[in-house]
Amino acid sequence: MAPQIKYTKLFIDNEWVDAKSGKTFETYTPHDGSVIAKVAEGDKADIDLAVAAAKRAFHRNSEWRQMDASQRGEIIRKFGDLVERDLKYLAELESYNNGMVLAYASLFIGSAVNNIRYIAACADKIKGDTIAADGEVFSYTLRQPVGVCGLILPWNGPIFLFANKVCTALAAGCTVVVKPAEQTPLTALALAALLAEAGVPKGVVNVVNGFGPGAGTSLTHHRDVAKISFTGSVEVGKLIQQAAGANNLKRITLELGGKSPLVIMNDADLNLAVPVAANGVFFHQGQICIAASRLFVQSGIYDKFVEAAVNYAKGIKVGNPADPTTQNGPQVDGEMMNKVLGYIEKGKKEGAKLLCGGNRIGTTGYYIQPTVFADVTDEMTIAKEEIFGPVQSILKFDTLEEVIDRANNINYGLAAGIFTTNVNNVLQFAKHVEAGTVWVNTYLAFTPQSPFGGFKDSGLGRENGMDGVLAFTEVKNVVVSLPKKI
Ligand code: TXE
Repeated sequence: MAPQIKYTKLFIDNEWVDAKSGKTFETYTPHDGSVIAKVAEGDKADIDLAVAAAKRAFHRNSEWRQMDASQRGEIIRKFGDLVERDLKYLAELESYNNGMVLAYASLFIGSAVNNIRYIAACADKIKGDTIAADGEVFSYTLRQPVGVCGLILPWNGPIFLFANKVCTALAAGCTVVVKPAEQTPLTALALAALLAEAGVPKGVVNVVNGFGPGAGTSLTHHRDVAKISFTGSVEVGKLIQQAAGANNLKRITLELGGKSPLVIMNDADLNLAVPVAANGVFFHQGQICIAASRLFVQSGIYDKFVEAAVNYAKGIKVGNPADPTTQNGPQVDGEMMNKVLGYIEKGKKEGAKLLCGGNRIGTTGYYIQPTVFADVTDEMTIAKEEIFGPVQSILKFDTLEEVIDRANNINYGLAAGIFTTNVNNVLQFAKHVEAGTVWVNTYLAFTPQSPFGGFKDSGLGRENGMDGVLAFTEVKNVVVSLPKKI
């Protein structure tokens, strides 16, 4: 049964309101492409209202700014409890609107709850320093919230990313305007209702659904927005960097795409490496920024590994994401499905060996067979560009030196992984690979405490952990003149 849709309006100043223009847009389920609901479509006028509400809520005398940091933490913790209380409903809604397999949606939201609890505990751990300054002065620093923040979300992990970005901003004491992705507008609204229930004062969190050009660009160009935190494509990340400097100098955190290398050495434990590598690229139909989309396998085990990888991929059960036995669901929409199918065609044309999958499944919904290409070479398009689909590309290598160079010979640098039992290989790879996260004998292993972000075109700044909270603060130095040195 389809989950109930409780909220479709904009959330501004803790009120549910229509878009000023009265416009709405349709949102769909990728399982069969049918319309779920019509959602208010925000634009510049609505962003202006939301930013004004967030600015009022950020005034130094506001309830939010006067609140103890520990109380902010309490509210965030309460929000985490409410997300846990409603986990089943939220997972159903996420799965319905996004196509995420229900079981994984539940896991994802469970991790979001862990993150929220960690972030809640950070709120009253933010601190400044006293400085051993020269002369007759007392010099200290304050860590202060940066101001009104625009949080622009993608569609691939709507609840997880909403919770993470909003809670880190709130822990730092900021107020926010969230612009969810147009493909997945619903769960952000459900979370906004839970934030209000948790006691977030009015204006502190505002949610304006809409499109990139329109709601998104109005936010990135707004003079009263001090920071943008964005997750999405490299292309839009670059536009945001430009927009951020157009009218004022916004701080930015960008979490963008990837083409992450996973290296399997001859001495790796294949019983572990084969399923982890498959999960690393097929999880959520490949729609994750850290997908292990360049799988480098050393020549001594190459044939054996490829055979096992193909067997694994053939065993993945694709189907309705609401079915508890399903492992892979649909791509988020027809556009993304066609983009992935286009990459598969390029792979075939450019000479990669297609060993399984390669086609759309059926004609309703946006399902693609788990696909494995072997004998992929570095110059092929499928080894260079982010596919964002269930496509495993296997490349052969001979030496560690060679594979480090090849892993780094790309503009992306989000994540990397290595399977080996040799500690020298681990240390060498971890030091020299250009990536924000390096996994050793594991992949997709996240904890709430660890920073996350990319090298090169994969992003700017770090999210998660205390680093993520501090990214929503400014450092202020206060220098007090003293009659004599103390
Ligand atoms: O991303 P966009 P799309 C990658 C992945 C995918 C590709 C395109 O390769 O195939 O990007 O996906 C808003 N100013 N990732 O088109 O366009 C938009 O409304 C301000 C990687 O969905 O970047 C949405 O809310 N905002 C990724 C958000 O940006 C703008 C996750 C993301 O949309 C805007 C998703 C503008 N000019 C896709 N244009 C990851 N890092 O996990 C769009 N938006």
